[in-house]
Amino acid sequence: MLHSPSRIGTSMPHDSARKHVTGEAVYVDDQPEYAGQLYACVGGSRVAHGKLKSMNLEKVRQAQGVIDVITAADIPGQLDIGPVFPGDPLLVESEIEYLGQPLFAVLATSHELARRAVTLGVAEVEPLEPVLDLEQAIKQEFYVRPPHRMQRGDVDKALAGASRRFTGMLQVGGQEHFYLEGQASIAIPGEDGGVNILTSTQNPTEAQKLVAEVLGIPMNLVNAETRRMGGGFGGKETHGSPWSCIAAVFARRTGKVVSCRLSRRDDMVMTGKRHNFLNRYDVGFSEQGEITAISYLLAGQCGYSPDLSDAIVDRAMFHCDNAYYIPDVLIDGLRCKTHTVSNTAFRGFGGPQGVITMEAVIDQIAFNVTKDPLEIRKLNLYDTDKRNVTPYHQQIESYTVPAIIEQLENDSDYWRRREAVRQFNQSSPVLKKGLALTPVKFGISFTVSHLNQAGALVHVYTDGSIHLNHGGTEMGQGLMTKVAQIVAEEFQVNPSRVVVSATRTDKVPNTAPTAASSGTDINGMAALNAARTIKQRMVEFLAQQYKVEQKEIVFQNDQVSAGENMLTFEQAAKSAWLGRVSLSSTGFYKTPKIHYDRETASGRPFFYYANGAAVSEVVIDTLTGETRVLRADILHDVGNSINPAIDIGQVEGGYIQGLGWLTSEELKWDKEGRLLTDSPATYKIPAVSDAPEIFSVRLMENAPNSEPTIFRSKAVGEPPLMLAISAWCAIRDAVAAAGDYNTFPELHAPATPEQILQSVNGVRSR
Ligand code: MTE
Ligand code: QUE
Ligand code: MOS
Repeated sequence: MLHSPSRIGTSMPHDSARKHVTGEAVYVDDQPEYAGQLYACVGGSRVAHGKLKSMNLEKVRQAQGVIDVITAADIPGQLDIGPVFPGDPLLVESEIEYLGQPLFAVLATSHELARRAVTLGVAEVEPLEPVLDLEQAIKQEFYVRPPHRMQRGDVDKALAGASRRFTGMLQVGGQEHFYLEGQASIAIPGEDGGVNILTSTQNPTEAQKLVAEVLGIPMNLVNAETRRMGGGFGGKETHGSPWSCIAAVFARRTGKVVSCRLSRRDDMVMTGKRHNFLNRYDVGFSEQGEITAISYLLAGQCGYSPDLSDAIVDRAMFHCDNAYYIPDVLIDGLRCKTHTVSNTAFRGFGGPQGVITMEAVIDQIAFNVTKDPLEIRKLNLYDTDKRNVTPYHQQIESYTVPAIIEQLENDSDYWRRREAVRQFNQSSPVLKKGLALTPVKFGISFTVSHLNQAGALVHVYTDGSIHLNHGGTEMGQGLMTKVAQIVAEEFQVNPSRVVVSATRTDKVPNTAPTAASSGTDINGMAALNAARTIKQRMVEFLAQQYKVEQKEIVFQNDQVSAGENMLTFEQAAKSAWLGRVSLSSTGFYKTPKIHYDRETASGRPFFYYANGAAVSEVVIDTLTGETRVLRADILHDVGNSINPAIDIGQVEGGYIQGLGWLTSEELKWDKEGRLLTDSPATYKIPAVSDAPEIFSVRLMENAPNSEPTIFRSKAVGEPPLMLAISAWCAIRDAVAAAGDYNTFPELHAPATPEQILQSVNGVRSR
């Protein structure tokens, strides 16, 4: 008998790869225009904080092409669209809380005319003093949500008894998502006051729910549909929905199809970014460099409203141990409020801001005890035996960091290169090299337990073709391809039989956002369950039909054998249909084992951990502050990879996006709270030329997930972003070389040329 080639572990190309490059892939704004379609644009505040007294929108109404203008008073249903806690009015009613906040919206016959009309709005505002700066918010205890604490042991006692101790502070910058496709929604009015929404969102259910609430209609009259995004990166979890709501309100008022697509500048000004943090630490350790205690104060800048910040600062707190055991530990997390745009999810969801702080601590310990940082890292790793309890009391199980480091240390030739870097630096007064290896341990699961559920809908048609829907959305990460592979594997058919279609709330309801890297884990499992139900029905039917045992029905190679009888998959499907067997099924999955009590800050918030490590070698120019990554070696653990090509793409992309966050992407606001870096001219994301000259990415082999995840794979979306922290640590190592390794350099993130020059001056002036 022929053996079916496995569909799992195969580097199938992304299902849209060709369409992405030919331009055939349809994004929201590529939809053919409807007859009479209209275009919306939002008018933003010109001050950061104030009382909105009145607005004069006469000139706006009279501008060319304008059809309609709305303010908060025109919203038929609910005005507040805060995703978890209230605080996000769709349009400002009374208090303005950031510069750029939407005050009114215009509908016109073209995008261009709508954008022009918006500039004519005049608002009378009674100015109020804004809080624009994180330090000021910390000082004033100005929060969007109350502080939260995690602890284990007695940190004060342990710190007091530590043989060595230091305190320090790290500023961690924010990050603009800079998805290539900006926020975009189209609202198509339908019968009975209903509306169909086509939108670029990671969270169609949220779009559906908010449109229903804003219009004051039930959710069953709203369908939200997402075929794909041109990148999301967390920026379309909650911040994709306001534009759907605006479009829906206008569609309701005019009966016309309405498009709301943000210009790049509006997108950068009006949607949230990664949280910048100001983190303090008080660290106790032994003469050998073994950590005994750490007290952390992590302060995230949330902007004006809570949005997802409670969960984001929690995730920073969950990750400020990174891969290291801290015997006595206390972590305080602050959710600081400022009169700036509300910060939101961004790849890693607060985790990176925690991890980098721990890695900064490790580097400082290593300097203090004059050892190589890699030795200190290895000395402080968790193990799965005794040093295995996190600050939130979860036992470490699925933890492969020690094995990864051992292999990477060898493969990357770490120690020989460490020596080569030192020698280079001795004879190079201007250019200085640095080297660092940093690990990542990233908890997989939404820490908000109810989000860890997924649904799917599978149909088998009588010609043997398969239609697949699930709650996850495609943002370039290859989710649809992987889930199609999973369904094909269950039926043992060629994946080309499986058609991937848009995510729709009328097909699969009540979905979680595609986030927390859990897309394949949960939707893949739900789709598998749906396929399994259909397959079992086919097995039962065929066993009866051919009078054989159920175990004699075998799906293999696009065929189904029933004892001696051989059917093509399409024959099997057709005969099941003739036998009146349902060939359509839903599937459901909820992540097992997880529980977390936020009151006591303890439990098992994560089903398992994703692990990896990277070695980065950099060179800095001490006269200009420029940097270059010369070489990056990555070893990442994705368990049994479902699609190695896609997974490697995620690791590469994550590392480069992290490199941008830590070296070139810098957000700046002026004294009035105006975003200055509001275009690609002033905000520098990495280019092809910023990729390391030598870039070696490997997946760990023979490392099935110890937990029963989908085909024993591990989530891959977010964790690799944190591998770029190795480059940031390597930059500090290079700066240290500029001061002959006599001073521990002060370095914050991002390590822009300006920041590096300052750091170099710091070590040279001592
Ligand atoms: N990869 C691409 N190409 N585009 C994206 O927008 N988003 C990242 C990651 N990788 C993203 C991406 C983020 S923030 C998450 S949470 C995951 O993909 C979501 O997808 P997954 O759960 O299917 O991995
Ligand atoms: C990681 C995440 C998310 C998270 C928690 C994580 C995330 C997200 C939410 C969230 C929380 C509460 C809600 C909601 C979403 O939590 O992306 O709608 O009510 O959206 O640990 O990535
Ligand atoms: Mo990703 S930040 O969880 O969308």
